[in-house]
Amino acid sequence: RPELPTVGLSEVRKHVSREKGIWVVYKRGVYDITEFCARHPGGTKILLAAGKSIEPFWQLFAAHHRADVYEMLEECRIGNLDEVGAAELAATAPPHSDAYANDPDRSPALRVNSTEPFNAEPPSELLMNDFVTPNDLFFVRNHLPVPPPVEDPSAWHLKICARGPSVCHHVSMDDLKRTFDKATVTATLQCAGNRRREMAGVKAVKGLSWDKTAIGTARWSGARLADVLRAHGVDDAMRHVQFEGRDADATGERYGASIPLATALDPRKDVLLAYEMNGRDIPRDHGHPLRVIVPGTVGARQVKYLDKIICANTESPSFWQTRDYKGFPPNVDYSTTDYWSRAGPSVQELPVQSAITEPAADTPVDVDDTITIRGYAWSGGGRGIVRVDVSLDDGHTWTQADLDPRATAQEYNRSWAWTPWELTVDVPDNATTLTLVCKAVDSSYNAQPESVAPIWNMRGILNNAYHRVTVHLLR
Ligand code: MTE
Ligand code: MO
Repeated sequence: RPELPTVGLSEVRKHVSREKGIWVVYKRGVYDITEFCARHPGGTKILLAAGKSIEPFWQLFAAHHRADVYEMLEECRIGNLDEVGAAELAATAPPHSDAYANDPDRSPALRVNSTEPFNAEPPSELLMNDFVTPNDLFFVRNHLPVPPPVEDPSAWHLKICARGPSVCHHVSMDDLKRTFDKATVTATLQCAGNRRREMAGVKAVKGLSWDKTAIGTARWSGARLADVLRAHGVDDAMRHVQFEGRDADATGERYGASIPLATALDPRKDVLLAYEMNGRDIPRDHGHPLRVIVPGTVGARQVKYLDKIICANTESPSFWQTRDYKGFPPNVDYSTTDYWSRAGPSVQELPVQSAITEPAADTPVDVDDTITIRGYAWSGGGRGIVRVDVSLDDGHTWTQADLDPRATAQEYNRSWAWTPWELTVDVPDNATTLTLVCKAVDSSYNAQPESVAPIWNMRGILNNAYHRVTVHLLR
């Protein structure tokens, strides 16, 4: 920002109080954050960085590496740090934690929710451009650093313990590809936290602030899990299949989850050990070289970077199965003393969902006489979408959207892919604002709840309320 004055570090260091102003440095920018301090979600912790570089603090509190945070900061910019100051900061910077140094490059089109771990979703306007989401636009949900790539696939193998944890076999990628038929399934994957941002509007929730695009559809190819388990003498009497990923935190805990064995063994549930996504090797962010695909089930169970499969009588002992991804009732929050005992069963199949992706919220829309509204609808468990109702007047009157024939052609109870929908309708004369609403009905005639408040839960998951978008018309 050459129009701004050049400032030295000694000047920055003088600004550490409300009276003199609170300044910080980020990269080559100097910022006056005096006003912002009162609004800082982390409270007075921000004062730790007064008169200093905020970079080392943001390394500790990685939630700051988000586009909206950078934007807010840029609004406070008052100057540019001089060369001497920049050199001094570089020389005294603490060593960078390199847990995330091997993460892959990502498309700049993604809207980033957090960088370490990396979590991002595509812009609303791009999501429904294709029935199948391009790999580099597919939302990314990582809890941990992306493990290093498998350089030599011939040395890599999957561990399969089909009769319990004590007897395990090794299966190489070649075995998976040659011994087992290759199946391809077009399935939608949705994060339990999709649309969490709207839920946070009711009352604070814990979790990443996902908008409505933590969902995507791909053609997944791989071996059927049922075939691989049968070939290894699976014990039908067992109740669960546990999956372990290669990604781990600093204490060595790996990402893990489980599904019912009955789901895994049912050939009509199409559970895959997938090595391809849309005809390409699975990209690093999406589970390279192998992940589980459980169509109709919440994203959290579809373990990426798959390393080990264990059939057992208990669910996965991982944090994400036993504690996280639970649907709490609306009267329970973190102040409820025994809240863990109030957690429901693990989330598996997801409820009926729909959302409007175009027009995006808060963008003025140029209309003549008609407006085109687009979005997606989807339900868990293979339930197809039989109808999408759209309203232009906040739910007083409804019109049925046109459903994508590729979606409605899917088999009953095996409709794994979403239903793109579209509606072009006349805009009421003189209208300047429209409150658009959509709601879907699935093949079990399940409908979505009308509002978010009654389904609020402290983890902010499973938001499938009617989706509303207010648009301002330019005419
Ligand atoms: N598998 C591993 N190993 N590590 C993870 O962090 N995240 C899960 C699931 N599988 C996760 C994982 C969650 S919560 C979701 S929503 C999906 O992966 C996201 O898959 P995607 O990143 O390919 O969109
Ligand atoms: Mo998720």
